[in-house]
Amino acid sequence: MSQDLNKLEGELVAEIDGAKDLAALDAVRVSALGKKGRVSELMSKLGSLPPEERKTFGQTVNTLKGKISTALDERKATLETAALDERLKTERADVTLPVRPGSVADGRIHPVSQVLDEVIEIFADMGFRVAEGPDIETDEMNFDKLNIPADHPARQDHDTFYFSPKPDGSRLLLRTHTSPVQIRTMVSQKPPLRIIAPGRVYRCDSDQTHTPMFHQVEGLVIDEKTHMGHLKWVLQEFCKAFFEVDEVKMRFRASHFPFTEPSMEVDIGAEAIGKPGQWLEILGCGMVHPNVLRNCGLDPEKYQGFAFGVGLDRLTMLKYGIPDLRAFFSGDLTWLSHYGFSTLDVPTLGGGLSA
Ligand code: 2U9
Repeated sequence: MSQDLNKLEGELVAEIDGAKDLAALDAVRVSALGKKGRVSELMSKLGSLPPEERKTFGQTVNTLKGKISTALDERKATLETAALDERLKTERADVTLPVRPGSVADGRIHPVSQVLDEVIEIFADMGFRVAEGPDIETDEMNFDKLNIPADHPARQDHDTFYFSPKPDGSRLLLRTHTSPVQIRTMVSQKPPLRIIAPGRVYRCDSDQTHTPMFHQVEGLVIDEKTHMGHLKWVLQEFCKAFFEVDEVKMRFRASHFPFTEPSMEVDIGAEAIGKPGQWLEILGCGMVHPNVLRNCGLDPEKYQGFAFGVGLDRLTMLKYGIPDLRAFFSGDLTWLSHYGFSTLDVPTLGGGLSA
């Protein structure tokens, strides 16, 4: 009996080693270990053996089964490696081929994302770094440190999205502007500072010209000798670069914000977007309020600086002639294929922002 088993093992191993491909190998596996295979059939003889031989016979057949399985696995690995080597020898990917038309080429960058990239490019060229912070903020970062008093209308429940109060009575909120990013930067880093803070902001407001979430870019410069002349120059350079014109008319109107003093709203001559004779309000700005500097541990006798804030969605509508704000958030692919930008159209100052 054991001679028969040795012979069978020799035959099967030879068949396994001789299998030329995975299909042939699988045929050997079925003929050996399949339900009616030669090894499996040995087991069915077990019942006809005298009881004292059964145990040894069973163990011997199991050992044979194990050896055949191992031989099959090893041959399989060898054949797979050989098949892969063969493919690697013959198949080539031509990475210089143009992108095939289809879903990848059809993808579009949202106009607000494109404008954000343009704005970052312009300010980066003037030495501004991008700073980021959390969308969920504390009352302290979003309001207190910015010199916004407890009775200010913006703090009332109907303008701010508040979370449920914690057991200690404090409440988290969705930031109403990106200003807490500048606060966090002033608290953690030493001047000179030159940053822009782009991001999503949230206000409990919804009509034709307001959405509950919108996008802002704010800027902050803190140094020892920064003055309004610098502020005006930075904004002028920004407007010229952004609207891609050589000259832009600008009008600074006195305004009031708790976090800046003096504060101004800025209009540009609408000829920049092809509508001569009109003024367009585009941003707010001012010199950082001494209380805000003090709240962040800076001495207002030593340091001063300016800040500005601009709504990205409105800026996008003005530059690209998009009439309806709500379409920005509708996820409409037909709209996006019309107003969206090619993924390859990366804005650069050298290559033209919207070339
Ligand atoms: C710090 C100090 C001062 C940021 C500023 C404005 C003026 C402003 C609006 C533009 C359109 C908001 O999106 S909008 O509705 N923003 O008018 N923002 S000054 O002033 C700061 C910010 C941070 C520490």
